[in-house]
Amino acid sequence: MRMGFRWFGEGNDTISLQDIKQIPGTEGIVWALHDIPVGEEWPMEKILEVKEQADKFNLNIDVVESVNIHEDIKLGLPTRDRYIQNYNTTIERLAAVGVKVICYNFMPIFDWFRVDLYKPLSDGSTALFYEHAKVKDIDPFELVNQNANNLEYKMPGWEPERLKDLSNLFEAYKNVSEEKLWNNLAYFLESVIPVAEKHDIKMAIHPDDPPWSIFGLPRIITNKENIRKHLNLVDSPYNGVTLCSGSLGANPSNNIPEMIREFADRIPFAHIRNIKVFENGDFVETSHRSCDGSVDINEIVKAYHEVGYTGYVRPDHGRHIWGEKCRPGYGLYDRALGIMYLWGIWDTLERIKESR
Ligand code: DNO
Repeated sequence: MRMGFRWFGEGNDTISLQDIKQIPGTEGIVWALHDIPVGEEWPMEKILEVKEQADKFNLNIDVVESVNIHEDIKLGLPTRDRYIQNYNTTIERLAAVGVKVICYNFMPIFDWFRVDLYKPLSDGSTALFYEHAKVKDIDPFELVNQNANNLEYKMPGWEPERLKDLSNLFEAYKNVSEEKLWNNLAYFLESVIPVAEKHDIKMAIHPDDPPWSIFGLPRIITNKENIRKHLNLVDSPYNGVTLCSGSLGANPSNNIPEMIREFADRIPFAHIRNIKVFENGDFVETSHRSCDGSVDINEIVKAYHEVGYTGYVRPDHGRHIWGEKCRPGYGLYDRALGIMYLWGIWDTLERIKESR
């Protein structure tokens, strides 16, 4: 596995490239141009700026997360073609600087969803928390105000400018069933996968987080059957998945090692993180250690090792520990600890393999 670390860019992250470079076994940044509005082409000068910054630390920029999808594409509006064209231009430009994987998601309106970004844990740290009952009752508008507008750092997927049109978006999605969303996804893939193929960039869809419908909005990348369906929409090695253990793991019936074995050659990128799922369906993000959560990280790394995984990996969210002030879920310390846990398992498996 090739380890990367998500970085939000110069002046937009509490963590420096120097910090990232010092995390053992970390080869690259997982990055994006967060200030380019969704749907617009990414300017080459800005792409090159990130490349230069990363080059100074000898970190690769192979994985982009995310080139987000304009809502008109997900809604299947006639205006989608212009945005798909822009998307293809961005793919071409990213390929020109050596990018290998683009992560994206196809979740209507909201990206990942939590109710509390600083839930206190018993060890005195805080972490992202999803409360089932509250999501049923809560007014999404209120939550957006609370979560997205009052933070020092914008959260990925929760950019206030993206969500300002919330009521119109909810209205527009009234006409979009799951089936329609699948059709809109297929339309998008049929256009971008040939471009990705030509430029040798793998497209990797991120599962829905949490993997079920919220606020009556359709969500489709939720389980093994649906991931299989996605991969078959355009059956190309360039149409892949970002297998995120934490997103899929929120539904205990998702067997992630099984998915790794089935989809091995269609997982160009993996997010590996742990969550603790409670009986009532609530979940909280925990350390990466298997015994701290409900997702068996050992078994997951074992499955990747078994299939001879050579794709990209990153730890995902971490808790906020040691008094760190950071973007929610994206501190340095807990994610760096996560990386060391992943390598600990991997290196041990390698030793065992060598000694056989
Ligand atoms: C959350 C992330 C997601 C992810 C997107 C991919 O922290 O895992 O925001 O980047 O869903 O497009």
